[in-house]
Amino acid sequence: MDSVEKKESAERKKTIFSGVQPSGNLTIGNYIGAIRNWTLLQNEYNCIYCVVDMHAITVRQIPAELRRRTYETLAIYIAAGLDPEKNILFVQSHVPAHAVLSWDLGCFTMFGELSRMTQFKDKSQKNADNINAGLFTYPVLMAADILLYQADLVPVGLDQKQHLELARDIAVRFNNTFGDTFTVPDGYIPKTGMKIMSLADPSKKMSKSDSNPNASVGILDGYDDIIRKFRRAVTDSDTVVRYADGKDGINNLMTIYSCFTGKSFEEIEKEFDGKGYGDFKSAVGETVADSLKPLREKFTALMKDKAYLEDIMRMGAENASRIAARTVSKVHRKLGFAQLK
Ligand code: ATP
Ligand code: LTN
Repeated sequence: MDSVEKKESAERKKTIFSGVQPSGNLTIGNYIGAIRNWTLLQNEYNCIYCVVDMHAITVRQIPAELRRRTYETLAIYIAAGLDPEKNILFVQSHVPAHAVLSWDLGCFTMFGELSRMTQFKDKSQKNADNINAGLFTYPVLMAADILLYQADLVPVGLDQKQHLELARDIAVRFNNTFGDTFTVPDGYIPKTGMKIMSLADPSKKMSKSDSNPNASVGILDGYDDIIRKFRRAVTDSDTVVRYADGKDGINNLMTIYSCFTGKSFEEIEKEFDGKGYGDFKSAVGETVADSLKPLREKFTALMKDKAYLEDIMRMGAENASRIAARTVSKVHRKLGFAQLK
């Protein structure tokens, strides 16, 4: 690098990459752990956000539903406040370079590493009749997503930390073998809200693929539904609203309330001093339902305009493909693949 290049690269905005699978109804866990933070980062970084449909097929999907959810997930990104003019928003399967780099990186990932992934172990248990190779190599495709765009930062929830560390290890391994090729990415995991728990069983992560409808609150759930689910949320037999060990249910509700209001746990404890769990649960429900209302309305309007969503997908795929092609070409040159000009 000459000095001009060095200056340019120092001034270059850092790149962010992240994605959500269109594998179910997105929950407030996805919102608090990931999407909400993406919107906060869009002015300071070059941001690339993907609907990772190829990851979603590691679990059996109904094709018509997968297609609908792909549009819906993109519409949620925009409705949550991601500006398609400022960010690259696209669908993973529209950029075949993801599959190409995934193959290359798979040859730099060890069987033992993939065997240790807790998400693989969890999902193998839940889908015992379909423990396919895609489920096993899922983290390699995720590493390809991130490394293709030379991402500096990856905003995700806590459950993705292990996958992110693997992506870093793969990048370092490749760089050590072939010289500087990939940016080694850092995670961006929020301090509050990194792991929102199930409302039905607060020892479990809230997950969009949970079969119990009362376990999770969907970003798009109706107003009354949200309030009802919070009222039914499992808590302990204490009556005081305070954040403490052993009060997983209340701790979770306080975390959700804090994320939607910006209030600290201390402020929340003061606000509900002398009041019971019932009042607190109603307040959390109303706050979440009110906060998500504008998002829901914008989402409904966007879903009526498929052509607009397809324009965004097309533009996103073109921009993403251009960046991805540069990385693939560099990797293939380093690997020794014969390249035609
Ligand atoms: P699935 O149930 O289909 O595995 P999921 O709800 O875990 O899905 P993903 O698509 O795997 O959702 O995750 C999208 C993003 O949301 C990731 O960054 C993930 O870390 C984050 N996320 C998911 N669930 C939570 C949660 N309960 N709390 C905080 N962040 C979460
Ligand atoms: N594995 C993630 C989704 C995902 C992702 C990514 C997140 C796929 N590719 C790249 C960040 C960066 C999940 O299951 N939540």
